[in-house]
Amino acid sequence: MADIERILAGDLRAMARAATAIENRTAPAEALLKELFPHTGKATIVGITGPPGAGKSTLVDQLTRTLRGQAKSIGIIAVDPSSPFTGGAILGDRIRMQSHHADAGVFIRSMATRGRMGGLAAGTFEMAMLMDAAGRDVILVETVGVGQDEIEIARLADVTAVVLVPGMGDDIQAIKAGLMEIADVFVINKADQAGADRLELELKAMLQISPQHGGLDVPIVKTVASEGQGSCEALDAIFAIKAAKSSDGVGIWKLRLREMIRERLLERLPLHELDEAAVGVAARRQNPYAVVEEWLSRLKLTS
Ligand SMILES: Nc1nc2c(ncn2[C@@H]2O[C@H](COP(=O)(O)OP(=O)(O)OP(=O)(O)O)[C@@H](O)[C@H]2O)c(=O)[nH]1
Ligand SMILES: [Mg+2]
Repeated sequence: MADIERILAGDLRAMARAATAIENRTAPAEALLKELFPHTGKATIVGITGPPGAGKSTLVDQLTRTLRGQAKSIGIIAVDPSSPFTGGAILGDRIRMQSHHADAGVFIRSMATRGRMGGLAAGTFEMAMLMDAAGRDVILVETVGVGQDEIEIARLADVTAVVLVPGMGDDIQAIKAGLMEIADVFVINKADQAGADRLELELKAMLQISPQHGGLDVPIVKTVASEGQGSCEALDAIFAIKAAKSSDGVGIWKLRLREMIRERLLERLPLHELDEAAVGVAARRQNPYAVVEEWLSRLKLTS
């Protein structure tokens, strides 16, 4: 059986091989994704994002437990931003997720930045497409909401849950605006700690004046992930949003098509030459507009 058929049949080894190819961005991965594409579009992709240590992995673990109880198959993508904020955190995630390691219904991969340019969101989306084609019902993507990459990843999800914790106090003002905008649902985790009610009130007040949310009802769910409390409510909210959005995916594909073309173009440019040009431009020896025109003409893309 060819790899593609094995993947479509949900074969774990074939999925693992393909996942590695996607991580390493090899040419065969692209050919594979092209063949898998017609079989995608069935899974629900859920982004779980929020500040470091908010309990995202614990929540993902609990959501997985609940969904497995409903006989749903799960894909988990832990995005490792390799940032100074979270160094080493991924190891803890892997250890925690081992509670599912014997369960063939839970397929877990991590995506590392590895310093690549702008490709983290794309790679994460491709990983989700692989899991989707392999028949996973729900794909949970955990990212730390600290950078642009993470926000882009959230945009590729069907539903994004932003996990916050009490005790942030006045810091709520400091929560990255970008993070607030991408929330389809807020999860107040660690609701066993003081301040959960206050955080809820603050969130509600903020949503009322937020231009993005325009006073819309963004559900707020309280959880104690470490005790498994609230995961059913969180899932109910997530699936209700998914149903209400009945997202046709056009928004996602507008982004993805632009990204794919940008990536292909950049791949065709020897980047060291571009870096050299940057030196020339910074010293005002070269003109950036002329540089771009020259590159486009080399790619035979000028009008
Ligand atoms: N009290 C309390 N602690 C919790 C709760 N949920 C998670 N924790 C604890 O919070 C700590 C961080 O949890 P993680 O799930 O690793 O948090 P995370 O958001 O994935 O962390 P990073 O991936 O490093 O950003 C762990 O020690 C958890 O046991 C909760 O509901 N209440
Ligand atoms: Mg984590």
